[in-house]
Parts: sequence; structure tokens; C-alpha cells
Amino acid sequence: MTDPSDVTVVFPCRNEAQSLPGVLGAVPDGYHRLVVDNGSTDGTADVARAHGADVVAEAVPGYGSAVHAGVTAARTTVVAVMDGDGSMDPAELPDLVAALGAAQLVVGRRRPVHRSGWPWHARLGNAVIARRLRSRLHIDVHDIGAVRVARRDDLLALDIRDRRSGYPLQLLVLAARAGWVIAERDITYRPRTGGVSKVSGSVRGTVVAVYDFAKVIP
Ligand SMILES: Nc1nc2c(ncn2[C@@H]2O[C@H](COP(=O)(O)OP(=O)(O)O)[C@@H](O)[C@H]2O)c(=O)[nH]1
Ligand SMILES: [Mg+2]
Repeated sequence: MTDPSDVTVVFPCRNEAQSLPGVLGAVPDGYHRLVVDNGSTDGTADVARAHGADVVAEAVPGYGSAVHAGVTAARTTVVAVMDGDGSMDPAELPDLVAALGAAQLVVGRRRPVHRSGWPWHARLGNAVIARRLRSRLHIDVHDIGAVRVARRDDLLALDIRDRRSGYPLQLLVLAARAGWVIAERDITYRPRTGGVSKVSGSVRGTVVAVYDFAKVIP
């Protein structure tokens, strides 16, 4: 069993000051909280510190850039990566951490509990890509891994190079090629609890994501 003090939850955040108090407050006791801030202008870093998180500032923009900085900065054996927008519940993480015993990578399968919050084009794109991962790489996933739990050393050894939206997908592709055992667990998915979407809820974010995915899809 993993000791909670040996787990760091990495939250990539850009302008998530509204959601962070609730998110950080829901992190299970003992887990380290690490917020990676990418040029936020809404006080994200101060709010994060005030709610018990360590903060890493990353100068290079991009989701993958923030995640990589967080994984690198973590000092625990296990790292979990989760969005800081309130759409996911850190209280569900122990189930995923427990599944790491038999697997090298545990990914969350987002189960929406609300009609809004997950745009149809994002859901469709996600389903199409997951299907392709199942047929081409023979891994049993139904989501592209927006939430991930793994051992830090394993993750760094995979040498994921994508620094934008393609990071989660490239991680799955490289993990499958490396022969990792990949487990999937359901997680609840809600509309974000403040702020605005940077990826699937904006036209620019969607275009960038489709472009980034196309580069790493097998
Ligand atoms: N640090 C950092 N975080 C980011 C960046 N882009 C997105 N995020 C965070 O990644 C998570 C997912 O982004 P979000 O805007 O919710 O995308 P959506 O769920 O597709 O609408 C959120 O916690 C964002 O704050 C970025 O460039 N840098
Ligand atoms: Mg979101």
C-alpha cells in the first residue's frame, strides 16, 4: 500500500484562482499538493499557497509544459495529475492510487454527471481517439487520460516530449509501446467551478488540441 505522504498531486493551472480553494480542500489528507502556474493573472499562485499547496512557476506556456514541470519538481514516489478547475474530485484519487499496485499507469475515465461542462466536440474527439488507442495499441482505455497516476521515475523515463495538449495522449502511446500495464478507473466529471476553459471550451484551444493530437496519434 502507498503511504499518502508519498503521493504528490500535480495541478496544472492557468487562471484557476476561483476553483482552487475547493479543489485543494478536497485533496486527501497526507497527499502533497503542487500547483504549476503558467503566467496566471488572477492570483492563482497566492490562492494556491494560501490553501496548502506548493507552487512551481513555469515560464513556457502549455498544458504539457506545466505537467512536466510539476512531475519534475515532485519529490514523492507517486505522482497524480489532475485539472485544477473543479471539474474533477481529488477525493477520488485513493482508488486510482490503490490500482497502481498492479499497474504502472492508472488513468481516469471521465463520467459526466451533468449535461453541460463537456462540449460535444471534445467528447466525440475523445471517444474517437480512445477507440483508435484500443484497436491500434490494444490498451483498454475509454478516455485519453486527463487524470493519471504513476510512479514518478517511470514517467520521467518515458521521455514525453509534447509540451502542449498532446501530452496525455503521447504518454498513453509511449506507455503502451513500453509494455506498461495500464488500468482505468471511473472518475466523476463536472462543469468547472469558476474561470474559463483554456482547451476544449474555446475555439483556439480546440484547434490547438486537434493539431497536437494529430501529431502524436499512432
Ligand atoms: N499551467 C498551465 N495550465 C494549463 C494550461 N492550459 C490549461 N491548463 C490547465 O489544465 C487544466 C485543463 O484545462 P481546461 O481549461 O479546464 O480545459 P477543458 O477541460 O478542455 O476545458 C486546467 O486546470 C487548466 O488551468 C497552460 O498552458 N498552463
Ligand atoms: Mg476543464
